[in-house]
Amino acid sequence: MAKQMWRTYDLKKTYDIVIIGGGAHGLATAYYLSKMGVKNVAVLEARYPGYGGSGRNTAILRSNYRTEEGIKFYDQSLGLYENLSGELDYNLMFSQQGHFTLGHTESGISGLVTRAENNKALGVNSYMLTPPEIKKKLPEIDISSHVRYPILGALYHPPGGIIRHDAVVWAYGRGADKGGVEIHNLTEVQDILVEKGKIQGVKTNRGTIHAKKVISVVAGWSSEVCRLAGVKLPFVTHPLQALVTESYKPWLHHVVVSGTLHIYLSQTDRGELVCGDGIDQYPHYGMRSTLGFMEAFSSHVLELFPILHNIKVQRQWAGLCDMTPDYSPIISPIDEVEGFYVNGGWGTYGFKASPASGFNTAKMLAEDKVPEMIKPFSYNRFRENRLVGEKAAASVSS
Ligand code: PYC
Repeated sequence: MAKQMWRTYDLKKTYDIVIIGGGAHGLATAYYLSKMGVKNVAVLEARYPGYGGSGRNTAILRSNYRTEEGIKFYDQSLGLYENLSGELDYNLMFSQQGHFTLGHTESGISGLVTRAENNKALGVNSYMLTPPEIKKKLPEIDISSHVRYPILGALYHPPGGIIRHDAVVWAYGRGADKGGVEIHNLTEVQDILVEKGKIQGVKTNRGTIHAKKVISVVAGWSSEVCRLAGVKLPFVTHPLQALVTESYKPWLHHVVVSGTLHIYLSQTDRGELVCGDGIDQYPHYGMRSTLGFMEAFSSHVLELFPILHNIKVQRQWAGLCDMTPDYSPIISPIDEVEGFYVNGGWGTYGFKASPASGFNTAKMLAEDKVPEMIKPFSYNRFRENRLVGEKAAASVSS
């Protein structure tokens, strides 16, 4: 019989730390907490690990952000990813194949040049390429001038790439389990118990748990979960759809993103193309795939790669994105409720953040102090007007 990745437990009455959400961020937090020697931690997952955004993304990793805060944070994440297969003893199939962000307008190019310069100043490898240089690395791309949005240049980011997303979830889960964390599947948080401004615990479908600290790490469901603690988040939730094609012989050896056309694609080791478009234009919680997405994606991708005119789609899916006003996350204690923390607002770029998110969140919980790296991502920044504007680097979020 196959060995289970993590054990099953009866729910205890009390934990020191309860993590709501068994996605890559929640399990990474649990894993790093166990590595820091913190005991008596439970992860509560309403469905199964990876049911949410961690299992519904397109597995793109990069750190070519725009702001100093974003670049440093995502670069730490990419660095942790680079060593993760060895650390967790699991083949995560990380392929650093290089990442293109195409520019099709003068303002688009100006944004990419700013990112290239900011990246360079902070030691992140990204630089601009001309259309002929792009064509050399992507021979099938159309760089002609007669299309709707001719390609004027690209930001190229050699360390960017793709990874096996479910493997990241499983490996962090197994690592956390080995470190003594209890992972509880099918355990839905129905209420968050707060008394006199202090966290008391959570009520679940399997009983009530007392806890000194509770953190919500549920991405698209953050607004709903945090509302249970009386906390209102500045998030708007949109679905993001994606698709995977049949397998083809390997021809695309880089990740390609176009912010103007709102698309991104890469090819897996099995030969499938994993592709996506922008978020659904209106907020909702539906996770259904639509024909509208398929039509928009198809017309846009064919402008870049006409050779795909006969390609067959195998499967579509959607995930939920909790968008903040400045396109940066919140990883923060909530002053109004002592012992309650939020990790969310990952928009369309959360999966790549999992290691740095988990590591810094664990440090914040373990040391009762917000690490310098994530201080800019506080809940209070929206009141204090200290936004970390990452819209220009969010690629496909609007
Ligand atoms: O931010 O790299 C990104 C991304 C890729 C797909 C969706 N977001």
